[in-house]
Amino acid sequence: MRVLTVQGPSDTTFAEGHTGEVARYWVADGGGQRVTPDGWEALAGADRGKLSLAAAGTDSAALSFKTAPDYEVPADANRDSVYEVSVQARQGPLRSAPYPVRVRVTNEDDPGFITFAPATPKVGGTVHATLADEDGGAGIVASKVIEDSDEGHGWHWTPSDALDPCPPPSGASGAVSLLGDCYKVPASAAGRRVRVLVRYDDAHGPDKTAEDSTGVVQAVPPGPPEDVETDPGDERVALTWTEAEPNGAAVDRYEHRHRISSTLSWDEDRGWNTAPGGGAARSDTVKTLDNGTSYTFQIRARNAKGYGDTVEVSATPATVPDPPDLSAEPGDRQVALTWTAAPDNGAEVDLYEMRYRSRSRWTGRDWHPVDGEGAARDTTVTGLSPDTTYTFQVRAHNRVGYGEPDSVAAAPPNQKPVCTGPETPSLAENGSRQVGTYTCTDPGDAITWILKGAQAAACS
Ligand SMILES: [Ca+2]
Ligand SMILES: [Ca+2]
Ligand SMILES: [Ca+2]
Ligand SMILES: [Ca+2]
Repeated sequence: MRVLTVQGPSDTTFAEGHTGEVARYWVADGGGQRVTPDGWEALAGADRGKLSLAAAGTDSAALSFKTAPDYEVPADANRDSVYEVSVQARQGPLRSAPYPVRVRVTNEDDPGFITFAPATPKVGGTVHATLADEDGGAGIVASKVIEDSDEGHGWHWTPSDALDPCPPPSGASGAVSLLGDCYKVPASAAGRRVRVLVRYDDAHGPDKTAEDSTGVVQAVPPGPPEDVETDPGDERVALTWTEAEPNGAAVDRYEHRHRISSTLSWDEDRGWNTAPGGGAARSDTVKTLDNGTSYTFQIRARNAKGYGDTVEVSATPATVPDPPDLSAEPGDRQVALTWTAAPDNGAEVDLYEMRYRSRSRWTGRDWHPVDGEGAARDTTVTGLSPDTTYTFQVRAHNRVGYGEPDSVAAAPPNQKPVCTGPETPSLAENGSRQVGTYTCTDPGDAITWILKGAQAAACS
C-alpha cells in the first residue's frame, strides 16, 4: 500500500516582527522517494488561521505567517507564542497523515516608539512624550531611564530651553509603555518641531535609543500686555504697558477700551480703540474724561492667531484743586483767616498752605502747611504790626499738585498805648521831688510823653 509522508521541520523558530517563509515541506512515498503531490490540504491545528501554506516549486510548499508575529503580543490560541499547525498533502485518493509543526516565535529587540500628546503642540502648552518598547514587559521599568544627563540615559529635548517638569503622562505605566517626560513649549519653538531623543535600557540590553518629533508647533494668541500702568491727568488718563508675549506670532496691535467704573458692564457698542504704533505701541491717552470719576480700562494685544487676554486697570482723572474762598478777620496784632473747602477736581485735598507778606516781600518761610491736613479751614497769623497791610494767600494741594491760591488783604488796627502808674500820687512836703513812675507800652509805635492839665507847668 502506498503511503504519503510529509517531511520538513516539525519544530522551528521564527523571529517576531518579520514576514516571509517560515519553513518548507515536501512529500515522500513509502520508499522515501520525494513525490509531487496533487495538492496540499488546508492547514489544520489550533493556529491554522495565522499561517498559510502555498505550493512553492513543483514538489514543495512554503509555510508563512499571514501577518508578522509579535512575541509580546502573541496571537496563537494559548498565547505562548508557539504556533501549532499541521500540514497535510494528497495525491490521487491518498492523504498523508497530518504532520504537526510547531513554530516558536523568538523575542527580538523591538524598536522603541515615542508618542506625543498632543501630536501638534502649541506655544505655552505642554507636550508629553511617552516611550513604548515592547521588550519592556517585565524587563523595562521606569528606573532604567536615568534623567538629567546630557550624554547619558534620559530624555533629551530640542529645543531644550524652558524645559519644565510637568505631571507625568497619563497611561505611562503598564506592560509596554515605559514612561514619559513632559516639556513646556516655549515661544521660540513656534513654527518648528519639538524633537526628543531618549536613551534607555530594555530587556535586550543597555543603551537603546528612540527619537521622534512632534508636529509643527502652533502659535497662539499673544499674552496680555505687561506692566500696565495708568497716569491720570486733567480730564484724561495715559495708559502705558510693555510688550505682550507674542507666543509665536508677532503682535500687530494693542487695543484698549474704558467705561465708568460704577457701570458694571461694558457697552459693546463703544468698541475698542487701537493704540497708534501697531505692534510697537506702548502707550495711549484716553481724553475727554470727567475729573473725579473712576474709569476702568481694558488693554489687550492681537496677533495673527487672535486676541490675547485683557488686563484691567482703573484710574480717576483729576487736576489740581481750585482756590479756596479766603476771608480775613484782623485783630490785635494778628489776623484770623478762614476759608471754604477748595473744589478738589477729582483728587482729595490733603493739605492747605498759607503765606503772607507786607509790602512786596513774602515774609518768613514761603508756604506754611496748615495743621489739619485736608480738613483745615482756618489759621491765625500772630505777631503782626498794627496799621500795616498784609496780603494773605491760602492754596490747596491734592495728589496732582498745588492749586492756585486765593488772596486777601488785612491790616491789624493800631492799639492805644497801655499805661500803668499811680492815679492819685501824693508827695510829702520837703521830700523827694518824684511823684510816681509811669510805664506805657504800644508795640510797633514810639512812645511820646505829654503832660496835660492846669498844673502841668509845675511838673516835668
Ligand atoms: Ca514585539
Ligand atoms: Ca501556542
Ligand atoms: Ca521583543
Ligand atoms: Ca527594544
